[in-house]
Amino acid sequence: RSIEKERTLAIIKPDGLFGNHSDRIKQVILDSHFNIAKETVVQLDEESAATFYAEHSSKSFFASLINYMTSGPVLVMVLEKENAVADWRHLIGPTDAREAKITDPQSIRAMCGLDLQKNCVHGSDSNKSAEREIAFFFKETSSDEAVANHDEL
Ligand code: DGI
Repeated sequence: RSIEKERTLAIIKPDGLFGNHSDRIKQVILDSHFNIAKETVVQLDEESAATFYAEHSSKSFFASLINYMTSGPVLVMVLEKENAVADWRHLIGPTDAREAKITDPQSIRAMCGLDLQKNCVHGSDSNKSAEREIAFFFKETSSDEAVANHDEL
């Protein structure tokens, strides 16, 4: 990968997969000139979901969030382009999908999300988070071949 490309982690959450929104979301991703470098479909268990969202462990909504994120499979992708972290956050829109429908109707969360919890997609909030989250789902090896995961549903 060329050095000026930045990477971010995108997740299509259970409501996104259940609602059959993946193809539309992937089209937006490709139309926005991201390269989908890696992808995999996983069913998170409680422990892995809690580790992924560890920064929210003290929040009142934590149990509900973990319950939701383990309610079905998720599609995890590494997206690459210049300014990938900020551009993907911009594309997905505000955390609350109800707010997104009013303030950012073109956003992915407005298009596919339902509310503050069922907001359809995840995006890393910084380069540091992106690297942690990518390492969480994809083992980095010297050969990208070895980690290419394409468990399409
Ligand atoms: O980075 P975001 O996903 O936009 O938002 P975040 O990091 O603040 O929160 C992570 C996820 O936790 C978010 O996508 C949905 C959920 N969440 C955040 N705030 C609330 C919440 N869920 C509930 N039920 N209530 C909240 O206040």
